[in-house]
Parts: sequence; C-alpha cells; structure tokens
Amino acid sequence: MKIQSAEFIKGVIQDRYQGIDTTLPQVVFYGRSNAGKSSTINAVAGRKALARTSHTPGRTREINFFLMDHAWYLVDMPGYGYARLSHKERATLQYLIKWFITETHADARLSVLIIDSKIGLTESDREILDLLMSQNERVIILMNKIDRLKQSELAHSIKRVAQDVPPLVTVIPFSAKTKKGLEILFAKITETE
Ligand SMILES: Nc1nc2c(ncn2[C@@H]2O[C@H](COP(=O)(O)OP(=O)(O)O)[C@@H](O)[C@H]2O)c(=O)[nH]1
Ligand SMILES: [Mg+2]
Repeated sequence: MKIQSAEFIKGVIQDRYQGIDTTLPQVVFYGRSNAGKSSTINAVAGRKALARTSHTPGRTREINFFLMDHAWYLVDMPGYGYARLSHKERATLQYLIKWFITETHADARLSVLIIDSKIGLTESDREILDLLMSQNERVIILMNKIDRLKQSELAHSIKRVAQDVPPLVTVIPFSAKTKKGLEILFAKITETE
C-alpha cells in the first residue's frame, strides 16, 4: 500500500463535525504523548511530516482529519497523558476524546491505539480502550518501538498486553522506526476501506 495523496481537511472539536463525509471510512489513531503516534502516522502516509513529530508533546488540541487518496480519512487524535497539562486542560481533552468516540459517527471506523511496548497499557490507554469497546469499535493495538526491546522482553511484553485486553482486540508488534508491522497495519486499513 502506498498513499498517493494526503490532504489536511480540518481540525475538529465539539460541534464542528459538519463537513466531515460520514460515508467515508475513518482510521483513527490514539496514543499517549510520546508513544509514537506522529511517527506512525507519517510511516502510514509515507511522508516525513504529515503529523508533526514534536518535542513539546500535547500541543495539538484538535482532532485532525486528513483525506487519504480521496477515499478515507486518517484521523489524528490529540495525544493524552501528557504530564504537564493542567487539571482543566486534561479534563477538556478527556471530554473531547469521549465526545468523539461516543457521539460522532462514521459508516466504517478502525481505531488504532498506539502504545509504547516498553511501558505497556497505561491507565489512560485503558480508559480509551474501554470507551471504544463500549461502542463496539474495531480496535487494534500497535505495540510501538519494538526495535528497542530484546526478543525475550518483547515476548514478555506482548503476553502482558494480550492478557490485559479483550480477545477481539488485535495486538500488533510494531516499530514506526523500522516499519516492522506496517504491512499488517496496511492490511487492516484496506479491510476498513
Ligand atoms: N526507537 C524508536 N523510537 C520511536 C519509534 N516511534 C517513535 N519514536 C520516537 O519517540 C519519540 C516520540 O515520537 P512521536 O512520533 O513524536 O510521538 P507522539 O507524541 O505520540 O506523536 C520521538 O523521539 C520518536 O523519534 C519507534 O518505533 N522506535
Ligand atoms: Mg505527536
């Protein structure tokens, strides 16, 4: 799979969902700040900077929609779990994500949750996952940065995450850096289209 065209459509917050064509499939990327969401999106898009990889994470507060190949939306959710957010900013972000998952609709949606394979599922990942499961969403978890793990650590980490998620959730070992797992992700995206 190679993306030919990628066009930024809009940043969405509550009550700004109009203009989104809900008949187009959506592939939605979630992840804690620093899990590698921007790197993963750029690997999918085959571009260096579709999503900004940032040294000041947590700056994007909107849900960014990109139209890919005139056929599907790549949806970049704001990163969460950023330590330096104020209580109020954190609540606003939580509310936005919850609104998107529970109140917006698309005919087809694949949710991709990116986690750091060294860290595993955190409390905030778990909250997102529970919300997604409550809506019967199709979910895959990318265990990113596996290039940093030894084989034995990787096996242990995969086992731990797999035990911790509902059986219908696909867990894919991944590296945005080496592109390991990218073909599997592409296959899942193609199934959604
Ligand atoms: N080793 C390694 N580092 C990665 C990988 N993916 C992302 N990173 C690094 O992790 C940091 C955060 O990545 P970024 O894509 O900005 O994460 P985001 O905050 O979730 O958007 C950056 O320093 C990336 O270079 C990966 O697969 N392997
Ligand atoms: Mg980012």
